[in-house]
This record gives sequence, C-alpha cells and structure tokens, in this order.
Amino acid sequence: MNNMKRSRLALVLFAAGVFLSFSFLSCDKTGSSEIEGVEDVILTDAPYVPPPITRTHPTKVIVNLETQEVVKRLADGVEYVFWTFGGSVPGKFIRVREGDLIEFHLHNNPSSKMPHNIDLHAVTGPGGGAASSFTAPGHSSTFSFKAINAGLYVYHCATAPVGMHIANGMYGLILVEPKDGLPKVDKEYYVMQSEFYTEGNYGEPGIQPFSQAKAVDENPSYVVFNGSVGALAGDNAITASEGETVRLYLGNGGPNLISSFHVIGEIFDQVYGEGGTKVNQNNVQTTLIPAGGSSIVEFKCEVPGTFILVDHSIFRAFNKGALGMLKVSGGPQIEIYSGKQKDEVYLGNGNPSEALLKANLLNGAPDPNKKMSKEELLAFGKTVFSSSCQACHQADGKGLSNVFPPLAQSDYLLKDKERAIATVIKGLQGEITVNGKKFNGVMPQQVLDNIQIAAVLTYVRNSFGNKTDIVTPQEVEKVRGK
Ligand code: HEC
Ligand SMILES: [Cu+2]
Repeated sequence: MNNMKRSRLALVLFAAGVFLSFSFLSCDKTGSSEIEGVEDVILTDAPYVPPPITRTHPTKVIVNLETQEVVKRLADGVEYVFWTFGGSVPGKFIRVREGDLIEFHLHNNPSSKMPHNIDLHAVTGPGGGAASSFTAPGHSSTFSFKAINAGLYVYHCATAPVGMHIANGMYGLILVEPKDGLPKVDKEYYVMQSEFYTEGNYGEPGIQPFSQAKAVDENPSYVVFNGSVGALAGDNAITASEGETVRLYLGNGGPNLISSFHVIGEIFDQVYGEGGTKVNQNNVQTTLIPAGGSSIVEFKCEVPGTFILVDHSIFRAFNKGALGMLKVSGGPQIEIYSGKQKDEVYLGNGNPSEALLKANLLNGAPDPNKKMSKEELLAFGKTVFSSSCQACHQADGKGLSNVFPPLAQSDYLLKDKERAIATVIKGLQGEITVNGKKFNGVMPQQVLDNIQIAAVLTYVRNSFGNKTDIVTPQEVEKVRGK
C-alpha cells in the first residue's frame, strides 16, 4: 500500500471513529472500509460475467475453485487435454470489490495428473498466492488476501514448468471493482485470448499433444478467444441491441503473444488501458493487451450487424482462430452507415500488363507453355473462381435470384462453350434466359489471361453438379482472336 492510500485509509478510519454513531445510521456511497459479513462469490464461465457488486462495504468473500484436467474441443475435429480452472478455458471469472478479504480455496480434482496452484495478479504478496496455494491432486489449499488495488487482473497457474501449465489453459480473470463501482452499461462480456501449441498444424485432426518446441519458438498452431476456435462465433457470438452500451473485459493468457485487439466496424469509446481503473483513452481502434495482462473497453452499439472481434495481427484471425463475433440487432441506421448504395461496372484500362501476368505466375499461376491436366485446370480454376466470380455467382454457383444467374446446372453455360468463353473475355450485357428465367444485368469484362479463363471455365463447367469437357487455353486464344 502506498503512503497516500495509507493516510487516506487512516483518515477514513479516524472519520469513521469520530462519526461512529452517524455512520451506523446513514450509509454514504463509499460506505465503511470495515470488513462486514461473509458471502460466497459468484463464478461464471466466459463469455459471461458475474453481476455488478451493489454492496457499499467490503466483505469476506469465499472463493472455491477447482483445477481440472479435461479433454475438450480445440477446433472442429481437434481435441486437446486442457488444464483448467473450473473445467473450461479461460478459467472462471471472479468479481470482488476493492477492500474485500478473499478467502481462497483451491481444490485440485483427484483425477488430475499434476499439482497446480494459482498466482492472482490482484494479490499483493509473494508469488501472488502461488506458494500458498500449491495443491497436489486430491487436495485443497486455503489462503486469504485483501484486494487493496482495484483493476482487472489475470490469474494463472504458476506450477513448474510454468509455461506448460499456462500453455495448457490455466488462466482467467479477476475483477476487483473500484469502491464506487464502474459506470453502468447494458452488457458486459468476458473475452480472453490465448495460444495453443500443438504437434499438428492448424486443423490437423485428433487429440493433439502439446509441442514444447513450438512453444519455445513462440509459434502457435492456434490463437483463439475463449479457449477454442469458434468459441465466440456463429451461434456462440456475443450479442447486444442497437443503442446499448457494451463493456468487454479482455484478458490475454498468452503464454507468449501480445494481442492487438480490434473489433471490425466499432470504435472503443473508452479504454481502461492495461486493465487499470482509469479511462486513459477515448476513441481507440485497437488496444494492446500484453501477455499476462488485460484491458477494459466500452462502446455504444449505434449500428446493427455482425462485428468481428480479431487480433489484428491478422493471420492469427483468419488462419489460427483468433476471430469472434458480436451480433447487434436492430433496424438500419442509414445516417451513420448507408450500406451498399450502388454497384456499377468499372472496366479500368483494359488488359493486364505483362508484368502483372508474370507476377501472377510467380504467385502460383501455372506456366502458359505447359499442357495442363484436367485436375490442374480444376484446382487452379477453383482459386480463380473464388477471387473473380464468387462475389456475384456465389460460392455454391447458384447465383442470386433475379440479379446474378446461376452457373450450377446453367443451360446457358453448358450449351455453348465458345459463348461461355466470350462471356468471360468480353463481359455480358442485355437480356438472357438461364434455365427458363430471364436476367438483364451487366457482367463486367473479366481481366484474366487465357489460362485463368480456361481453368475457371473448366472448373465451373465441372462443379456444382455440372459435368462436361475441359476448356483449354488454346480454345480461349481462338475466341480472343475472333
Ligand atoms: C460483378 C458480378 C459478376 C462477376 C464478378 C462475374 N459475373 Fe458472370 N454474370 C454476371 C451477370 C450480372 C450476368 C448476367 C448478365 C446479363 O444479364 O446479360 C452474368 C452471366 C454469366 C454467365 C452466363 C449466364 C449463366 O449463368 O450461365 C456466365 C457463364 C458467367 N457469368 C460466368 C462468370 C465467370 C466464369 C466469372 C468469373 C471469371 C463471372 N461470371 C464473374 C455477373 C458477374
Ligand atoms: Cu497448473
């Protein structure tokens, strides 16, 4: 405790003494600093947070937390032996009030293989409680600490080898609410980032063992929010309604990486940097969360839609799993965000340069002088399709009714190979009939070389239920020459 706090406490105690009778009758907002009563803490699993504390005095809080070693899903088809505080990763969210006396009971499940302990960054004391809480399987340890500093703190296991205990999932957050509480918000959520180091690469199926080598190299196969790929996405997304304020309690269990936490399409109105008690920035795009550290962000959801939570070290988001979702319900807010207003044809300046075609070759495009097999055309065509056609004709080739005609089982596409080639080379405009339905839109000219066109047409003419012959670059060249 620093001197200022000490003298302030002394002052409060003095005042409390002098106005003892008065204090008993009227309870002011900050209340007394005397420990009063006992209660069991409420613990929650991510992404949920226990309710705000309404007490105006410190109390004795009993925390019972059990370390468990469990097999759970890390990604679809991938399992991992997680070491946990409370059965899932991240560990239970603990919420106490500044000045509370926490009586901590750490239980180690009898089925555990390892001893575990807990180092709470909210503790002022050696090891953050680590030595006092060292607990063998089938044992319980008890220690107490006073939460003298408010803030959002990481806790983690600190049993040797520490790196391995953390890498296997042993971390969570404890919020020490300031005496006067935090400003009221509509929604609060718990999001914790961390990495997993598995023998197999991202997505390799089966129960994956821990890789010490990858952990030492700081080269994880997975970077995730709330313990697994997709834990915060799709049906597991966190939610809010338009107009609501949201507070995220963010933690980073590491063990190694720093998180550049960002919500795509949102701006943090307030950031309590590094999980301290002071708003030290407004209007922040990306907040840094150190390994073994935290951050609190608040924002208002002005516009409905799906907002993507990422580590903006962006390959982690799209290739290692660090992607979550906040779904905001509500009606359109055109004044703040219009949505797409127009889609027009843009032809640019025509054909790609020699240099660009060469560069594309280096990036995996096939050699134009080589004769390609059907398999090669199909494989390359798939990548061309996803970058050049999919946006309009859709991933399943079914198009969009009345706007983009289907390629799947399209009589127009399958009937006339030369016409299909010409469509891609020159674009298409004016009324056409596809499978009996009329379309009258504009397909822009596709700036692609002969191989790309041969490959993409081979692909679309042999996918989505279509089955016919291949298109060769020579055939494309012939149509171009006409
Ligand atoms: C910007 C949107 C857009 C893109 C990108 C696009 N198309 Fe089209 N495509 C259309 C529209 C619109 C039509 C219908 C044009 C009309 O009504 O005359 C069409 C028609 C077609 C047709 C004939 C109708 C049918 O369904 O069989 C084919 C074949 C076709 N596109 C293939 C492709 C291929 C292959 C690519 C990628 C190389 C591609 N398109 C990229 C919008 C697009
Ligand atoms: Cu441990």
